[in-house]
Amino acid sequence: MRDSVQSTIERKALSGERLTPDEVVFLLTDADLHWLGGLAHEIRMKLHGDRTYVVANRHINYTNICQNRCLFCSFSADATDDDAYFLQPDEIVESLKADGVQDVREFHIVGAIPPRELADYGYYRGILTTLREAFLEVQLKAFTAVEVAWMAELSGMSVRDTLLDLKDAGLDAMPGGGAEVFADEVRLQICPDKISGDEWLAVHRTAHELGIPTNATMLYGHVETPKQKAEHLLQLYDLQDETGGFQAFIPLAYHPVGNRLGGEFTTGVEDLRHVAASRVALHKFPHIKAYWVEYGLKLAQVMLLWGADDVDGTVVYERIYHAAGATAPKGVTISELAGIIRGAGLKPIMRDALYRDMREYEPVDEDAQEV
Ligand code: V47
Repeated sequence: MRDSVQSTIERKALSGERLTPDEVVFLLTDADLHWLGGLAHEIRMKLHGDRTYVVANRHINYTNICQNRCLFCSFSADATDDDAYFLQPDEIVESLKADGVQDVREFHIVGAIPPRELADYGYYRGILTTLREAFLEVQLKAFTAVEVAWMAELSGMSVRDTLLDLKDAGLDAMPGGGAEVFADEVRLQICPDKISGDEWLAVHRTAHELGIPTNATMLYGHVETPKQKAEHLLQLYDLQDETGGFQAFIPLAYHPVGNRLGGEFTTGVEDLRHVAASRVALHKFPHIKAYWVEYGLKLAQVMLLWGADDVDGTVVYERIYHAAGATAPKGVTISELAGIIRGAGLKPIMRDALYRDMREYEPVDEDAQEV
């Protein structure tokens, strides 16, 4: 019985056919881990061979002041909290210049949902125009669907017009945060004030229609069921089938420290299973990221042989996972990331936010490469 389920999944995933919800639940629960990892690796090799992607980037979290206050989030704050902060575009540029951005290809810009008295639509647009002007050559991967939906409310424009205007201001791509798990019952428990799953998908559909590539995520390891995760993955699969606009999927392991939801950390085996299951279920997504900040460098390295083909980037100052108990460093150098890729027997390829202009990592001058 198990063998026939496995061979059906193999045939479908390798020939580009959609899996059923039951088949995805099987991947997430009962599937033999070695078989699952082997199939995920086969799909990854078919798509990329030993090419494994890495980006010199910087994470910019412009504020932690948030009126949504999702129960799983350890990063957000009320405006009156001691640790609340809010950065003006010029301050962001100053701190980037102070830290150095030589050879950086991508800014990953994500914040929170501050009250409208603190930030109007012009503030968000100003982040893009100010960064674009100061760093002409760095691509701007900015704002989750949740932030874009909020900006549409602030500006009084439709989501489409908001995205068109943001694109005009310099937006190159969008990150995949805010997806959590799409099921209403889950959102009610962990993020009752956030936009719905359908709204998240609608923002990404519109972005794809406008030629803005985006990423997608799924936050696992809290109150969700395997069936709800399977449905989440298949909703993403269907949107990708329709638009082809997703670049990467990033499974996000829930971290339980410092928030109101509490709970447990996921285990390494669960994490491997989620990465491999997403590679198999989302075979139409070009890339699966092993985001080393959540898993640590060693587990992220193993994941490169379990379906993942991208370790994300140098990051440099990560706040969201470190507020929630992550023990990985806050940032690493490209040469360290290239080292873990080579250590897995794979080839490090430097990319930009749009997976263009790629070249193999060559440490010509170690000092100059420390990005
Ligand atoms: O949207 C928040 C998640 C996301 C916790 O698109 C938590 O390239 C675990 O989306 N435990 C932000 N997760 C991170 C993110 C991301 C990261 C790297 C690359 C890309 C990309 C996107 O982190 C949030 C939320 O889903 N998150 N709190 C927590 N306690």
